[in-house]
Amino acid sequence: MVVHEQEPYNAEPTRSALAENVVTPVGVFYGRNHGTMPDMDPDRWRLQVDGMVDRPMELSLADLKDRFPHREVVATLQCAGNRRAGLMAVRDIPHQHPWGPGATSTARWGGVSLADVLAHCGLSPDATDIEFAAPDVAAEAVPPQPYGGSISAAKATAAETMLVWEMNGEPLTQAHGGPVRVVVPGHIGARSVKWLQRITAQNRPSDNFFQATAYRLLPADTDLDRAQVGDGFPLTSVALNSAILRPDDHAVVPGGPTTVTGYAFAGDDRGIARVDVSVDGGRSWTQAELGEDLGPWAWRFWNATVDLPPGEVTITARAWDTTAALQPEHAESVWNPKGYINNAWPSVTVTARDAVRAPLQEPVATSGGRHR
Ligand SMILES: Nc1nc2c(c(=O)[nH]1)N[C@H]1C(S)=C(S)[C@@H](COP(=O)(O)O)O[C@H]1N2
Ligand SMILES: [Mo]
Repeated sequence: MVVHEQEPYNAEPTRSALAENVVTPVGVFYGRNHGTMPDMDPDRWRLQVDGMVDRPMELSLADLKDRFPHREVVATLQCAGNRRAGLMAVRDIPHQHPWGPGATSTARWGGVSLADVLAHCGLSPDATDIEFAAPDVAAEAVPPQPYGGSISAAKATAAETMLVWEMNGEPLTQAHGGPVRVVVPGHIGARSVKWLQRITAQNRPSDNFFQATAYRLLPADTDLDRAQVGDGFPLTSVALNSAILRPDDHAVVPGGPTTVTGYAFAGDDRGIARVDVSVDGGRSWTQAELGEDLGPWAWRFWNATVDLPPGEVTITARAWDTTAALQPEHAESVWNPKGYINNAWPSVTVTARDAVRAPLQEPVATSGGRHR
């Protein structure tokens, strides 16, 4: 893992670690925390459901397990700060982690449908937003406050949105929000609130700092010192994005035919339609093959075999979603003061050894000697 901060813990897998499995092992899954992880005893954990519901309730983990059908979803979480380093290369972004392409991972989540819980509590048809609250206090928030946020009532009652206590078939670890977290497939990771304590149905979005002030897209010329609550627009659906995972950036690789692999993802009602790879600065493109389809809420791995010329080569990718939207070409055009949603064409630069001459540099085996 590449650890950006030890406390609160913020870490992402390396490109090669992320590339190994299309469903990310728990130990490789990125971690994004704004405060100290709370230690909650699953037996004493209670979920409060209140606000615009006919029957406000307090539910234990046993209640969730006993009263609602068990469900699973394979879903990709993607932090809004994923690939921020590419924006920092354009212009500095102070006080933010320089995430590479690893602030996203995919897991099989198990628990119950949030819709079932809300229906059980008698959700009012007048509720427009569902707020989630957790106990971890974020010092970076103004003023410092526990983590929270909200999603629309429509998304909260959609089949894919879940309260989960299992990740890849194992009990959800503390690091990923255990005992129980929200998983909002297709929305930015920030909405998948960990260590969930309270759900409130209401008729306006959450006024929590992470909904009202952070995780909003601000115009490039915004002066952050003068930014107001509610400036910009809230980030919700994951934008079309992709990254190259193999070969790694700055790798020295054999020249000639080379398989390039990566991921592509688009949130909510969009899927990945096509991915292209170029090794000549975009003059020509090779269409990638899309990997296994794990359902509408998961990324697609992709691979393309390209011919690497000797020397320093920049490999670029670009993805289309099912609405025919194409990723923006340049990071310059998507730069924003908080460094969210860098979905510009990804690239890695590698050094390709000369495919023809390389074998001549190997030691020549003498007769009777051992081959290396
Ligand atoms: N309570 C709480 N929930 C949280 C956060 C947090 O700091 N506190 N971080 C959010 C953000 S910004 C992301 S991207 C995801 C990361 O989930 P992970 O650490 O399991 O990868 O959790 C979200 N849920
Ligand atoms: Mo995030």
